[in-house]
Amino acid sequence: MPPSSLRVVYAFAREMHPKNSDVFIQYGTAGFRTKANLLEHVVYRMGLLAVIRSRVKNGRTIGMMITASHNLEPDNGVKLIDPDGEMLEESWEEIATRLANVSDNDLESTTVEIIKQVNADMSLKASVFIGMDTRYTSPRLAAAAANGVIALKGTPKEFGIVTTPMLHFCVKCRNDNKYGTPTEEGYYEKIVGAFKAICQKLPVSGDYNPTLYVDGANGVGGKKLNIIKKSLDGELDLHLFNLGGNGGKLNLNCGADFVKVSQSPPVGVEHVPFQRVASLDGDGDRIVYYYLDDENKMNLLDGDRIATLLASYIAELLKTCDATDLNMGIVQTAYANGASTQYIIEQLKLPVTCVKTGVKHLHHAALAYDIGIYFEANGHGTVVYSETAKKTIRKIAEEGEPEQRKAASLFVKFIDMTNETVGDALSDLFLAESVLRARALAAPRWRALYADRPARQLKCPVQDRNIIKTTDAERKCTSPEGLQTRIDELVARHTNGRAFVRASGTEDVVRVYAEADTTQAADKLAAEVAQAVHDLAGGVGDRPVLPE
Ligand code: G16
Repeated sequence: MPPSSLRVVYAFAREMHPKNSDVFIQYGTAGFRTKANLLEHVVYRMGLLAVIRSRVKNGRTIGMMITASHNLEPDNGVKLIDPDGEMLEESWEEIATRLANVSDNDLESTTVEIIKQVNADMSLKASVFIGMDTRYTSPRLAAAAANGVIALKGTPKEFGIVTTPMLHFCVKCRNDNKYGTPTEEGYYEKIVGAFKAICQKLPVSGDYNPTLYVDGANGVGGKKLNIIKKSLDGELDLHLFNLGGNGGKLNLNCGADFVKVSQSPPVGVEHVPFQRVASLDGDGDRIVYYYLDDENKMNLLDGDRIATLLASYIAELLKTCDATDLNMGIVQTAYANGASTQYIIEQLKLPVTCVKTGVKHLHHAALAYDIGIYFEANGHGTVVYSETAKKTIRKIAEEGEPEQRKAASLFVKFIDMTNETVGDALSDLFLAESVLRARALAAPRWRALYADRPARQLKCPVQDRNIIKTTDAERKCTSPEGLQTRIDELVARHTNGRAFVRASGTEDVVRVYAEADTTQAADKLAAEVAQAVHDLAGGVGDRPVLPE
């Protein structure tokens, strides 16, 4: 395509998606995320970038998801998905940020510069899959995305309302047809089909109860489970709450993030003592479990718990298959509860890697293992299997001794049930339920595997969150000066204390995490560290902490 035909890039921008704000916007932890009314030009420009990316990848399909995931309804966002269903390659984040921030007048020339910089062959075909969450601002933004794709003569395909992980899955399938069929139905067929096949092999027994309550966060995940529910043949008795009706607001006082951070149950869910509840987030990429006991006390089963549950079961399958030469490891972030890390190292005897927040970091670290299990404590995670691991397990399922064959054929279904492209609340739900069923476990025994250290998370408003710089997988703060020394002094006053701060990549806040040996001590330490952030990092307002 000669540069002259890029006039249309400017024409679309000026006529339909003008840049109407000078607020600098940055590609963060999970793409661009801010108030929805600031995003239309950004999403249009990401449509352009998706086409360029597709051409750099020889015409392979790229994904664009319109979502602000766990954020509240007024926010929205956009992120790009690479051809293997992974998050956009990190080196392109800076390019995305540049394109999002130039003026409309400079858009055409910047687009030409980027095409040259990345050496895109603009004569190639380009394909972009577009999905969106349930926010009322999403359809308008999805249309802007499609216009961006069309402006550079790419082919958009709109998936309508899907979970974020469904779109990742479809992108992967479109580029690798061995992985599955690139449609929502193809997703159900593979993932839900594998769950039903596992259920056939594992009859319900012991303390496992197939009744599961689900908090859908008033978003897309619950809606999709409502579709899936009809095809489960009673293997899972789903009771769905917070499906978006009855005035329920997206992620407001409900959903995985609310439950994890506030450590309290969501509104809108009927509670029965000891009944397992799974809480999803707004776009269905995170899941945490919990139950209330007979004194109404909250018992959280977060991403760390799901990771350890899956890891212990996979380790058992590997042993029965006699395939322990496949190496397995767990990837966590600094948010992982210290007790979970200790349990993994001492009890499961598995290696742990700690990386920065953001699924993209965990995913890449997990690929270093034959079987890499990665989870953020907030419930965002999955399992990835190397080609060697898959081949080995399939071979044992066909040629092994009877016991080995049995375990390996369960494992094959377990792999099929996993959305390996990204953390996926629905796939994780089926994985966790399968393990609980295989182990005949009720939630209290799952929770008894180890005792969490009391922890507290807070968020602090500051003038410019980018003042916070960190190192050592975000466990040490290098800027502003003096903050880490202050944190060290505060931590030293508490038995088993641990704390860190980091700038959020999805909200305009600094996050604070603290752990100690009692809930009171963890709360106190978190409040003290928040005060230090307020004092040393330019806190705004009178209070150092924002309400959740
Ligand atoms: C996104 C990322 C997660 C990250 C979370 C919070 O989740 O995908 O990896 O943990 O944001 O990030 P931060 O603390 O930087 O705001 P989601 O579910 O909102 O897409």
